[in-house]
Amino acid sequence: MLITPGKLLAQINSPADLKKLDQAQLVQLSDELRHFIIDNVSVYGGHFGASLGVVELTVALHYVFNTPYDQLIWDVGHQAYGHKILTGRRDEFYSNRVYGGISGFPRRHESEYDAFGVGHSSTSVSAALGMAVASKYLNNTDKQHIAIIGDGAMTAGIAFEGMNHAGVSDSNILIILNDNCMAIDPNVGALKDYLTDITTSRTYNKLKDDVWKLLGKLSTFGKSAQEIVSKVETGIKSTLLSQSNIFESLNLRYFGPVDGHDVNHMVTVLNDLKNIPGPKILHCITMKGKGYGPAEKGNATTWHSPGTFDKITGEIHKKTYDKPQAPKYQDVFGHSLVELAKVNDKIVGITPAMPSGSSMNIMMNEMPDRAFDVGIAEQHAVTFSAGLATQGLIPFCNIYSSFMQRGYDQVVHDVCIQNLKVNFCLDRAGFAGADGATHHGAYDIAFMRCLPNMIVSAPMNEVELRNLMYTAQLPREGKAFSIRYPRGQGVMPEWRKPFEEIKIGTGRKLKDGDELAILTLGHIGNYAVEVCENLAKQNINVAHYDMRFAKPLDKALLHEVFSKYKKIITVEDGCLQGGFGSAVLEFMADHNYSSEIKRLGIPDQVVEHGEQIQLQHECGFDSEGIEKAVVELLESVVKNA
Ligand SMILES: Cc1ncc(C[n+]2csc(CCOP(=O)(O)OP(=O)(O)O)c2C)c(N)n1
Repeated sequence: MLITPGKLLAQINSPADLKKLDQAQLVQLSDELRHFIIDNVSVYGGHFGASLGVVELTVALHYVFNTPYDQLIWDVGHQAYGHKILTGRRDEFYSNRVYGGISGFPRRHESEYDAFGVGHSSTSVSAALGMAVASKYLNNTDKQHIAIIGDGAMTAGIAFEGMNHAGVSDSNILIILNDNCMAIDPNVGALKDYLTDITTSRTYNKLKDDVWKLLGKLSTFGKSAQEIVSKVETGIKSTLLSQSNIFESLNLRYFGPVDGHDVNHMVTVLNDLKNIPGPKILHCITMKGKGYGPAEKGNATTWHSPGTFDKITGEIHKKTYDKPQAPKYQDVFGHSLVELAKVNDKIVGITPAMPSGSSMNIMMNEMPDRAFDVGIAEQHAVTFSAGLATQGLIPFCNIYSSFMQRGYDQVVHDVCIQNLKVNFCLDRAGFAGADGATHHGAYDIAFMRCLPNMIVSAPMNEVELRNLMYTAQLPREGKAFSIRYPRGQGVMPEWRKPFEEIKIGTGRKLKDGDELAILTLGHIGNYAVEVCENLAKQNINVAHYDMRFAKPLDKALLHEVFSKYKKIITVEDGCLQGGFGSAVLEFMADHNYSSEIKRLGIPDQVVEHGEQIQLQHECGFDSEGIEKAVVELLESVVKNA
């Protein structure tokens, strides 16, 4: 169903059309854009609050800057819906995040207006700076480079690394700090307090007024604008000498704070800043969910990505599940951690800015002194956990599989080389679904498996997850422990069983077979159960082993498998290169077995967005794909016989 845009928005097929509007029409256009986003997301789902918060900023940016020549880099990119709609994707917007449709994040291959692909946070400053330095080198001195970064994303180390470099770069970069005091959950840390201080400080507000009074005149001053700016700056600097500004200290000219919802003021400000060379930062104050009552009044975390909802009443539609009673893996993690922590006082929990997404909030609520939200700071989360482990605590560091990529050196250098006992719970392992390529947890089995002192495991169901967590907190000689599980539901309504230890490096034989064995790792094993049941009805007996560990492998079980079966299929919701199937191949080679092996998993390519099941189907490891592989392999037995 196509949502009808408002009268002005209907005329905008590119920023060139936007520039034809009178500035006086921008308020109405912003209103129409906001309603178009509300209308679409309420019906089709997606991120919500963040895009509503930057509607005016988006309109002003495309009105003032010469995109796509000028480069807009949206940090994370979940707030770029307005940008997509104004840059030629209005009529496709209904397909946002849907299989085969447009991506929920800016992607370079999708549009020339998407200057840089995003999804993971805090990359915008570095990317914009790279572009700015390149433009300077190429003599494109008029080219503008604008990073739009949230206060949450600003907490990450890489954002500071970028600003630290920008401050000495003398290049044409504008950082727009979109400050709404929220990440997905409330933003945390000292920077947040600092930003609030700047926003509310009387000295700053007075200065801001003086600066803007002067800057407001800049447009009319033409060439002498830069002189005025330097006078204003000298004024600011002398007044601020006793009160340092973190951005000014990094050599970035700081402007603001300004009201990011006043589109006309934003146009004036951006026009003025366009004439000021060098690295600079504009601090905008916005509100997540702006302009939609239930989101403004309600819980901003809920409205970050609410799913579909009734736009009139604001009632969020309940998701329908295949197995209504089975819990989400993340909730099993959250509740089990608290159960374990009640008995073992050494257990602590760590999340980098995903308390709700990982369900670490359950522990944060029940045991606030033992669970830490460290901000969008995966590297810090890992090394912080390593520090906790050195003192004998038992950290459960919960990081989405794809975000773990950012903390990899810390896993190698701080955890594995020192053989520290950190437990990593990797949520969203395997296909993430609608968030797409940047969010798929495709690589963790491979990148964890190659590290010394690392145990790599994946539960097939909720009870297995609990038991792996239980095992991970028992005393052991060194080694980090990674437990990966997917987004969404498990399979067991009755999941709260008493904990049982799982011997590390042991799998389970679920079913014997005649000629062929399926070896699975993790939740994906439930598809193999279905396949085996289906085939049994046709008198085809296939064996199934849930291997549980990609490292250490259950060697005894593998010897059994290779001695008995000449046809083997491995299945994993992870990359084929270097993953679980590769581990089985290595075992075969190392022990001189010679079975025929077919590996199913994520191929060596970028897989886009869609429902998890659609993507698994595309890659041939849903039930249908597994069954097809079994039949083909069995047929090849007949052919060879
Ligand atoms: C490296 C990384 N870690 C975590 C996330 C998950 N995440 C997506 S949006 C977001 C909050 C971003 O907050 P902010 O930058 O303030 O933007 P806002 O949503 O408030 O507009 C987080 C933590 C991510 N995208 N990337």
